[in-house]
Amino acid sequence: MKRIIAGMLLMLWLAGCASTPADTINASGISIDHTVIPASAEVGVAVAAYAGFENSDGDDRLLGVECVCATSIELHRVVSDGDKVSMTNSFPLTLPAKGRVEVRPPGTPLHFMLIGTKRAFAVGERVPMRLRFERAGSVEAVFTVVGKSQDGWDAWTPD
Ligand SMILES: [Cu+2]
Repeated sequence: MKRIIAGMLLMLWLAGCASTPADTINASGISIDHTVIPASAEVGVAVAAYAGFENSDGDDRLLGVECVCATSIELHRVVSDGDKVSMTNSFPLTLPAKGRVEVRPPGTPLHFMLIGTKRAFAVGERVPMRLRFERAGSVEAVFTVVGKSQDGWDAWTPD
């Protein structure tokens, strides 16, 4: 009986490993994937960023994102009012228990907006950011710079 349990635990552990690659950031039940930023040659501009959140634990909220690469980062919700389109800062991002939330290209209704970028982003570069969760705490996630957001999202693989 003991051996069967040990075997089952090993299988669970292996399964856990297989679904948790090195680059999928895992913090108290939240794994972060599809972390992409489109390339930008300019500095001092606004650049979008994207990520997916898999919450295998209880309700949580993403309170904010910080990066030395930008003056500030907002969660933008795109709101259209007639022919006027505006973006409002919409932190916190609700992450329901046992749920998946995607902030994904093309960026509507949601995208992360890096405001006042302090560096250029070249394809293939890796950009660390700090994500603050209400329950899971503060977590570093590495974003990958891609040519086009949508293509980068579709082709994203953990490494
Ligand atoms: Cu925006």
